[in-house]
Amino acid sequence: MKYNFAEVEKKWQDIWDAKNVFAATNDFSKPKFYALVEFPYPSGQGLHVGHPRSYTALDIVSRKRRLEGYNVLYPMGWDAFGLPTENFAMKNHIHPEVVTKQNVAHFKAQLKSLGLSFDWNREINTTDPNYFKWTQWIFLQFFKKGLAYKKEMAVNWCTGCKVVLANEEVVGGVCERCGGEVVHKVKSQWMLKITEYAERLINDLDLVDYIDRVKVSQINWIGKSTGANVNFGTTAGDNLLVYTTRPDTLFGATYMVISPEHSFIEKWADKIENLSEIKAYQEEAAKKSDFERTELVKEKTGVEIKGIRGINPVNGKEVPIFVADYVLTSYGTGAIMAVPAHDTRDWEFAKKFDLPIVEVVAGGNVQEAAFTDCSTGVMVNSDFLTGLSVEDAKVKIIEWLTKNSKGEKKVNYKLRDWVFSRQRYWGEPIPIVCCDKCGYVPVPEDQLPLQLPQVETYEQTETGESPLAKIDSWVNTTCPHCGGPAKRETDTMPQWAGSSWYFMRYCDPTNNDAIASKEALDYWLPVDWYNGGMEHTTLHLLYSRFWHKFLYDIGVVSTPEPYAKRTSHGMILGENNEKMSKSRGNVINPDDIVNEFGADTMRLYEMFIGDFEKSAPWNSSSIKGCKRFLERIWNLQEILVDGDEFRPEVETPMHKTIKKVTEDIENLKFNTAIAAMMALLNNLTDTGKVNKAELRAFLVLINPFAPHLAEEMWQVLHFGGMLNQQKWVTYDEAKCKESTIEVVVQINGKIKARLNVAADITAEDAIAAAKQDAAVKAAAEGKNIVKEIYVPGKLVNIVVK
Ligand code: ANZ
Ligand code: ZN
Repeated sequence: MKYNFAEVEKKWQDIWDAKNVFAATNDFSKPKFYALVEFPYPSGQGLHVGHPRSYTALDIVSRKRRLEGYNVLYPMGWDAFGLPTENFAMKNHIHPEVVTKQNVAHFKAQLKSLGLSFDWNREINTTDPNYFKWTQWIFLQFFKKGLAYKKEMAVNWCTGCKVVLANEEVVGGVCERCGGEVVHKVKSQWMLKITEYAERLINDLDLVDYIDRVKVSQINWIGKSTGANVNFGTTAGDNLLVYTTRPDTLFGATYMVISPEHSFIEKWADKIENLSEIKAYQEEAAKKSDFERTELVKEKTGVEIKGIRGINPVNGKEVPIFVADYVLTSYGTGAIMAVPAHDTRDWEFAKKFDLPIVEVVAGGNVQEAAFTDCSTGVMVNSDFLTGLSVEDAKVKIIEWLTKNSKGEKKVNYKLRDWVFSRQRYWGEPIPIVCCDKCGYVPVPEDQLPLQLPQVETYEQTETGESPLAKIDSWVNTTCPHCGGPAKRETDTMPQWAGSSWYFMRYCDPTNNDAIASKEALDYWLPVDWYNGGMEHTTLHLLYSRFWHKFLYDIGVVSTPEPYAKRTSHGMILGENNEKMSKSRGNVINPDDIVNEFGADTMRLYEMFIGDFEKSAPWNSSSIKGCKRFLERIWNLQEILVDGDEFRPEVETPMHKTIKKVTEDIENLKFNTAIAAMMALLNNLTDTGKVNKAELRAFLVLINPFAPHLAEEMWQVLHFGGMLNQQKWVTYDEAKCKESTIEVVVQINGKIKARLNVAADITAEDAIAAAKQDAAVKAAAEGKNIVKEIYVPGKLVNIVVK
C-alpha cells in the first residue's frame, strides 16, 4: 500500500481545524505551557524555508507538551506594519491594507500546509485597529509617565527612503532596507526612554534562561561603561565636561576633542579665530554616519580650535582643543580628554597632528603604539598617582575630583533612547495632539483607536513629513484639553511597536477593555519558551523586554520578565552554503518542497538538517532520505503482529529511544532524536516484525515530527481515538541499558572474533571468555601470550609472540 501524503495531509489538516484540537483552553486550573515563535512580517515573497525551522521546532515541543497534559498556547499572527508593504503600495497604487490582506492570506495558507499546531483562534494582526488601539494605549501610558518625550536631535536620515532610521536600522553606514546613504539631519522626534531601564535590562538577565550568546549580545548592546565625568576649564571662561573610562590617565591628557555638533562651538563662536574652517568641517562630518566616524581603520580628521585652550584640572596645564568626528555627540558628554599614550584612536590622531604623547602607565613603548593594557601597568609621571596600580589610581583620582568639585564617578550606556517617530503612512498613528496653549495633549483613551485616514499618495512631503501631514482634515482638530484649535501629530510608530507586546495579546486576543484580561495575563505569562532568530536579539528582544518591564511597573503584568526561556536557531543557507537570496537565485520555495515530498518530509528534513542552533546548507538528496524513512514507517503495518508489551529482543532499544527522543526535544537536539528513531526502525525491521505496543510507542514518538503520517497510521490501525490526544510515552531507566554487549577480540591488533557478553562483565571474565573462543584459540595456538587487555564495553586485545 503506497502512502499518499497529499491526500492524508490535507485530510488531517481539515480534521484538526474542524475539531479545533490545538486550541488553548481558558481553564486556568490546568498546568500551562506557552510556546512562542516570532510572528512573521507578511512580505510579498511569502514564506521562506527559514521560517519553518523555528515554527516546526516549537511545534514539536508543543505537540509533546499537549501529550504530557499541559494546556498549551502556541499562537501565530502577523507583524504587518512596515516599509516594504508601503513601498509596494506606493509603486502599484494599492492600499497597504489590501496588500497586507493578500500577503497574510498567502502566508496563512502556506503555514497551514505545514500542519503546524497553531491555535488559529488567537490569530492577531498588528495593523488591525482592535490591536493597535492597545499599541496606542501603551504609548499613552509611556507619555503619562514621562517616558515618551519629544526631542530635537540629529537623526539618521536615509537619503533613499527619505525617512528617519533608528541606529539599529543603519547597517554598515547605509540604510538596512534600501542600501541608500544615511546622513545626519536635525528633526523633532518622539523618543522612548529605554535608557531608564538599561540597568534592569542587564541585571534581570539573571532571572531568565536565555542561551549564552543571546545574553552576551544583549549585554554588549546595552554597553554599560563605568568611568568619570571630568570638568576641564577653558581660556574662554566656560568649562568643558568630558567622559572618560580612564580617569587614572588624567596626567597624560595632552589635548581635548569635542564632537563637531558640540554646543561649545556655537557658544564661543566669537572667540574662535578659525570659525569658517570649523564650520566647513562640521558640514563634512554631517555627511558621515556614526559608523563611518568611529571606524578604527579610517584615517583621523580634525581641526584645532584657534583662540581657545582647555585647562587640565589636575595640573592647570593648557592643552589644545580639537573638533574631530571620531568623537560622537550622542555618547558621554560629546567631549573627551585625549590620552594618546594609552588610547589607540588618540594615538593615531596625535601622530597625525604631531601632538605630545606622555606616558602615564609604564609597561609599553608609547612612541611606537598606544599602551592600552590596564591590568598590569603602574602609574608614572602622575604626581600623587605615581606608583599606584591603574585600579587604585582610578579610585584615588575619582576621590580627588569629587573632593575638588572637578568631576565625579559616572556610568554610561551605549544604549540610546529609542527614536519612536517615523514619517511614514503604514504605521500606528501616534495619538497625540499639539495645542498652542496646552502643548502635547494625549488623545483621550476612549477615542482610541486613532485610525489612519485615507490618503491620495503615500509619498512624504518635501520636508520629509509623513503623508498624513498633507491631509488637512486629519491634521486640524480640537484640543482635548482646552477645546481650542490644535494639530494632530502626523508621525507614525516604528515597525517595532506592534511586536513589543504581541505575546500579551495572544493571551486574550479579542478583549475590548484591556490589552488582555489580568487573569489571562497572570495565567499565561511569562512565555515559557521563546524561539527566534539571532538577528532579533538586540532590537525586538530588548524592546519587548523594555515594554514588558514598563507594563510590570504600572501593574498591567505580574512578572518582571516576559520570556522565561529564549533559544535561537541557525539560518538555513543555500546548497552552496551561501545565504539564500533572490539575487543569488538559490531560494528554495517551501511550497515546492511540500508539493513534491509532503509536509511531514519537509518538517522532518528541516529538523534533521543539522544542529538546530547552527546554520545549515540546504541538501536536496537528504530530503529524499527523510521521505524514505517515513515510507518505511508506513510499511511497518505489513509486519505488524499482536502484543501488549515490547518484545524482549527490542525492549532495550525501545526504552533507550524513548528516553533519547524525550530528552533531545527539550535540548533542541532534533537531529539526533530523528537519528535515534531511524536506528530504532532498523532494530525493529531487523527482527522481521513489530508488535502493537512497539508501533504505538513509535507513532507517539514520531508524531511531533511527522504528525500527519502518525495520525493516519493510528487511525487505520484502530489504535483508538486521535493520536494528538494520547499520552506521551514513558521509559524505564533500568531498561535503557543493554544487558549484553558486543566485544571485539583482537590478536596482535587483528580482529579474530566478536563475543556477546554481559554488559557489566569484569576484565578477568571478558579475557577468559575471549580465550575460550575457537577462532581465538586457533590463532594463539603454540604461541606465548605476553599481554591481555580489556577495554570495557569494547574489546579484548591479546598480544602473542
Ligand atoms: C581618556 C582615555 C584614556 C580613554 C585611555 C580611553 C583610554 P567606552 O568604554 O566605550 O565607554 N569617549 C568618551 N566619549 C566619547 C565620544 N562621545 N565619542 C568617542 N569617544 C568617546 O569608552 C569610553 C572612552 O571613549 C572614554 O575614555 C573616551 O576616551 C572615549 F587610555 O578617555 B577615554
Ligand atoms: Zn489646548
